[in-house]
Amino acid sequence: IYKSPYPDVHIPKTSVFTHVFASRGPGDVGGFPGATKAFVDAASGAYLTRAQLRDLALTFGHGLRTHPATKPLARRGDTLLIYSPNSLAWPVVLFGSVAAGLRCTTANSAYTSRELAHQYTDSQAKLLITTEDGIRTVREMFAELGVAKREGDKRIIVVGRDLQWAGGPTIPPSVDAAGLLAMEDLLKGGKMESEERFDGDLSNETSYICYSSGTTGKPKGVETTHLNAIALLSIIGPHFPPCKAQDVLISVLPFYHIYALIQVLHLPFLLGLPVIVQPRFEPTVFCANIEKYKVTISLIVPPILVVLARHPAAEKFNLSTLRFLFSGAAPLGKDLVHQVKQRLRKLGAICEISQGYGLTETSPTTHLLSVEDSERKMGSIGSLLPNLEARLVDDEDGNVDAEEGSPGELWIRGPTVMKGYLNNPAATANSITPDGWFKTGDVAIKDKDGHYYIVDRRKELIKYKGFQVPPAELEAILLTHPDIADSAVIGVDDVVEATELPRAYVVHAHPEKIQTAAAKALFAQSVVKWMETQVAKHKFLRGGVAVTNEIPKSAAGKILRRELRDLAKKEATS
Ligand code: 4UV
Repeated sequence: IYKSPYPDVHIPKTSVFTHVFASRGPGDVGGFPGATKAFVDAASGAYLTRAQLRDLALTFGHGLRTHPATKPLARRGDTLLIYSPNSLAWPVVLFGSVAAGLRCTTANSAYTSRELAHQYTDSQAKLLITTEDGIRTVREMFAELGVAKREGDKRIIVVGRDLQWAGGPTIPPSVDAAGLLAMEDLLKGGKMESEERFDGDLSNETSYICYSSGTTGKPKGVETTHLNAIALLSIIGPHFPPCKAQDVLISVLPFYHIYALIQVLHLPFLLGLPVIVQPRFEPTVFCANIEKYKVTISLIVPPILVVLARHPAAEKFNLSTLRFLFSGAAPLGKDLVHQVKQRLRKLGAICEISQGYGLTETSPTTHLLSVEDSERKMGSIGSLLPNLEARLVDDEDGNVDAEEGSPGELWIRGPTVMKGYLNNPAATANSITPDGWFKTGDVAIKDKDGHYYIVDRRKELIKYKGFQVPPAELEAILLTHPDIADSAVIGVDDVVEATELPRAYVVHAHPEKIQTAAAKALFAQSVVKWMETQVAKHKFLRGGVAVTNEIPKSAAGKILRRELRDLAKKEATS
């Protein structure tokens, strides 16, 4: 059992809301002056101060618990689903919900009605908050689930008609939103004196439910407890680079994913940093915002570094304020890091780049590469964070440990390991051992200095630009295609874009219909197009579709993904 090289830290036994917002002195909110900026909308410049955010969250929580439309659906322990791109409303909704004793489940704002239906149903959400742009998909989802429009509409809250509460514009309500409850309606009736009291065991009280496919199958609800989140914030805080009063952080990472949920919505607030909220990554807008807000820090995924290394926009704006980029969610190549550092140096920025590693199930970060080690150990995910233990396991059951310096599956134990998969004891038992070890499905090596390297992935998961793409989900969808008899989806590397691309192998239901290479290519192309009508963008089959006679399977019927990955490599080089 490997221990963290760092001494254990104290983990307060309190609720998320208290941990984030409790005053430590007069006029302060969470340890910093209440009048300082917490979240800034990049486009309009509208912002929420720390005190405004706390007060609006308590007001929203009060609205949820008392408004006649939401009262019966927002009881203690009920779940609210957030289906919205990043915005200033996000932290209000999130912290307001947990203050009111609710759980939040967070969905990708690009989800189709089918994807949303899975999460809405599986999480047993009672309420759903979305923007005007999301209403149509939500209504489609209710229709697909057989819920009458009137009943479905009762569960929808629309955010963003009037952003004046955040110093933003008033937008006239759309026709679609007419008759639906608006977030603003919940901000009119006073505020809770303080958050809902938690009397029970906070290590068992779920606050957030993000979705992850884990090592296999469809996305599952990951129960992150109040204590999981606070443990993560406590163990990572001291290891994040030292922040100065003038530091400004920008993030384009989607708030629904655990990485931003914890490290953008919670961590900067605890460190006293303002967060510039840019809802979507667009290279020119990103660089323009760095100049406009004199940004010093950004949390990113590797494909954003590709842009900083090559995109002409980087030269059009003043990026000289940047001093730290933190990457995560996917492998980070050494060469890419050097290219970005060199280019930024030419543009006048002395910028350190390091990375973290983690999973939705570990709330998320388990490893972090310190700035001091970032040059020397580039490519490593860094050292194990405090309060955590790790094993590198050489067999399925954990009876054999890998030799020192040899690869093994990374197992993690500690206070940030999720409570379990929501309503799925079988999946939980498959991923957490009775003595508390969580199996990451990633294969790692540890060097003699205690730095870990991810060298392989044993699980099915594909990552497109840091987004999860569960192969089993795409395979199930492919099987609904009338001309497909069998399918398997794997990830193929795209070195230029620093990501993996989902690629499908399909068996035609009537092979005699597509005998020529041209007919096969045409069919493959039609499958790529068809998939684009079924799933969110990040799951498109960007790695292409190949028609094959048979999917390689084990005697037990399991897809032999390694064979397909080897085949894909051969196809790429031939
Ligand atoms: O469940 P998930 O989608 O979770 C994440 C979490 C990302 C991060 C990033 C920076 C942090 O500091 C942090 O705490 C968390 O993406 O996907 C988990 C899988 O993503 C791969 C790995 O296969 C995980 O099982 N992954 C995540 N980070 C890295 C990574 C990395 N630095 N290097 C290689 N693979």
